[in-house]
Amino acid sequence: LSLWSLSAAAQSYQPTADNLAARKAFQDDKFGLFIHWGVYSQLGDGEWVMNNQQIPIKDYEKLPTFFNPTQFDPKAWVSMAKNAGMRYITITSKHHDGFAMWHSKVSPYNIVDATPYKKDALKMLADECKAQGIKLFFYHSHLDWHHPDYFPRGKTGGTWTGRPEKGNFDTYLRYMDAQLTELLSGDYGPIAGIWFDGWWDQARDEMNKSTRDTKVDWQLRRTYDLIHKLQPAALIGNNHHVAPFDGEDFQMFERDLPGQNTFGYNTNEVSQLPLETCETLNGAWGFNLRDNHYKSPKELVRYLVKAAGRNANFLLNVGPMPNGKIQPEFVNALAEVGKWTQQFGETVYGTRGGPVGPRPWGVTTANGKRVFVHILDWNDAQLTLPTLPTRVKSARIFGSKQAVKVSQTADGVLLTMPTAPAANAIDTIVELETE
Ligand code: FHN
Repeated sequence: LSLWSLSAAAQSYQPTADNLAARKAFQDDKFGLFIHWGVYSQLGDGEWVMNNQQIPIKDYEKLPTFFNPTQFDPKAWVSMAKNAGMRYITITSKHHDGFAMWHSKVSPYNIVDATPYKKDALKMLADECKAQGIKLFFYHSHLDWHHPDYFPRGKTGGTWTGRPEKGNFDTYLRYMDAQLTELLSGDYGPIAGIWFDGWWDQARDEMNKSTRDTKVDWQLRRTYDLIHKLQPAALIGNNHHVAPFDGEDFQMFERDLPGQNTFGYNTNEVSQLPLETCETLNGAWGFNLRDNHYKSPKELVRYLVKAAGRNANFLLNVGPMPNGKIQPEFVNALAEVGKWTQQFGETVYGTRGGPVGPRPWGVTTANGKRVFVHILDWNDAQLTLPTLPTRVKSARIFGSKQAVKVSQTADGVLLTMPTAPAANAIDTIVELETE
């Protein structure tokens, strides 16, 4: 145990006032765009292609030499996100393949020095986010299939990579901190946060979500303290699939609503930190040529609503194509989602999970005295809610003048709508004004 870890262990992380304000703003924002983009996009087989196809480093290193996304238009990406109603973007700065999508000075394995494109895509995106007033997070992988000192190899990235049999893990950690320092140095503006992933690669028992024992000492607090020192308001989240560690500012869930561990990935422990869940638009994170299992705009909106009802943000992923464009299926789906957020966004943005927890028929959200009853699966004009903490003064169908009759008894609150929710409705929202 180093002196550093002794002192850090003694002192738990105290977020600054700016950080707490950023957490609140993050919860208010509710909806973000996740972007998985890298040299792997060229193979159209997802971001795990290096591992899945066991491509050795020396061969994989050819990918950057012809990565030339001449049609990358940050303005189009940011406008697409904003029009969908998204209020932040989280993009891969470095995925598990170790390739830096910005101009890193500590390794030539980056988009400026190793590709014919020669431009710093993250800087271009950061500038555009600033111009259009939307926040930017960086997804950063702990796991690295390229760095010689990323050792022990972990559950992925075996001998096929061609990496040496031994390494100095501390050298790797210092390299990671140096790259994070670059990203938080100010060149990319104030960063909304860092979204870590890949910790689980070194977990001794990845399937047991209560086991927090790893084969390496990640020194998370050292890295977290560095980030918070450089940009105190930057939020740290880590997709380690276990309950949050000290120093983290939000908790995320992959492909699951908080507490619903249907995928078997996540812990069931839901913390008091702000929450976020991420999902794909088709089934893939990085561009996948053959994945055409697109979720419908209705499913996407409902996921946003269900997340909001569980007090969580929704981070929805697209994997742009190697030429820098986002495929039309994604663009069109997001435009449709935007029509809903434009009209009904008020019932999710700025809200928190409402007084009635998730039910088979739907969820509730609340903003001050306004409670939004999101009826998703129900085909009757009458719906009974459990007794609420405060009396309902009035009720109406959100966005209309149609009144909803309310009768409050000791057993609960009976809502009678003018008509039963239509079978194809995305979300029938009853707005309650409470005392
Ligand atoms: O391995 C990654 C995967 O490629 C992707 O980035 C997702 C996004 O949540 N997270 C990891 C798996 O847990």
